[in-house]
Amino acid sequence: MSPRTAVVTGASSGIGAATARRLAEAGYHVVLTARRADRLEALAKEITASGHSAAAVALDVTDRGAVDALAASLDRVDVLFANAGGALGADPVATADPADWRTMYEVNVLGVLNTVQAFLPGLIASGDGTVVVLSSTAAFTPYEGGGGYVAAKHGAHALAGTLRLELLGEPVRVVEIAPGMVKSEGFALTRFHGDEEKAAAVYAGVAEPLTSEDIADTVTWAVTRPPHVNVDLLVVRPRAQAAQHRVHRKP
Ligand code: 8X3
Repeated sequence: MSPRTAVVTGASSGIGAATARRLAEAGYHVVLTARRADRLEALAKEITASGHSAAAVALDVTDRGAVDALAASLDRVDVLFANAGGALGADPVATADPADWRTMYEVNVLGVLNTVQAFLPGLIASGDGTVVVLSSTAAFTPYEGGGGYVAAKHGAHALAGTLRLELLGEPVRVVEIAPGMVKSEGFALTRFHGDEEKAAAVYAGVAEPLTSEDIADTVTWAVTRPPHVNVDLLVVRPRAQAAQHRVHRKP
C-alpha cells in the first residue's frame, strides 16, 4: 500500500519548506511542489537523507493543466497544504499596479482553487483527507498599502469557509491557518520587489517575529489531530503583535 501522502505547494522555501520537513517527520510521504525545481530537489534530498520520504515536482499552481497532471500521477493523497502565495507591491489602492493585484489573485486564490479541485477526488477517496489553506491575518484586517494582498487573502479565507460547508458529510477536513508577522525567507523581499531595505524595515525592532518553523509546527499539529477534529481556523501571531497595526518595536 502507498504511504500516506501530503502535497505541499510553495515548498521551495519558508513556511512551505519548513512544513514539508515536519510532515515528513510525522510520517507522510511529502510531494514538494513549487516553481523552483533546483531548490525542491535539494529539499527532497535532505528529507530523504534524514530517513524520511519526499519527491520533488516543479509546479506552478496557476497552471491548471500541470496541477491536474500531478494529481493524476499520484496513487494517493491524504493532505493538501495549499501554501503557495504571497504579496506583491505595497502601494496604496489609488496607485497600485493592477498587474500586481492580478498576480496575487491568481496565486493566492485561483492557485488554491486549482489544487483543491484537482486533489479533492483523491482526498475524498483517502477516507480521511485534510486541506490546509494558508491564509493570513490580512484575510480579516485591511491595512494601508496592503490592498491587493488583503483582497486576495480575504478570497482565500472565503474559499476555505465555503469549501468546509460544501464538504459537510465527506471525510475531508478544511483547516485555515492565518499567520500574522512571520519573518520568512523571501516574503517581504518579494512584496517590495527585491528592495532589501524596505523588506528589513517590516521587522525592525521586533525581537521575535514568528518563524516558518512556528507555522510548520501549527500546521502539523492541526493535520495530526484525530480525524474527527477539524481545526477550522487558527490565527497565529508573535507575542509582539497584538493586532495588525499593534506591533511592539524596540527603538
Ligand atoms: C503576512 C502578514 O501583515 O504582512 O501574511 O499581511 S501581513
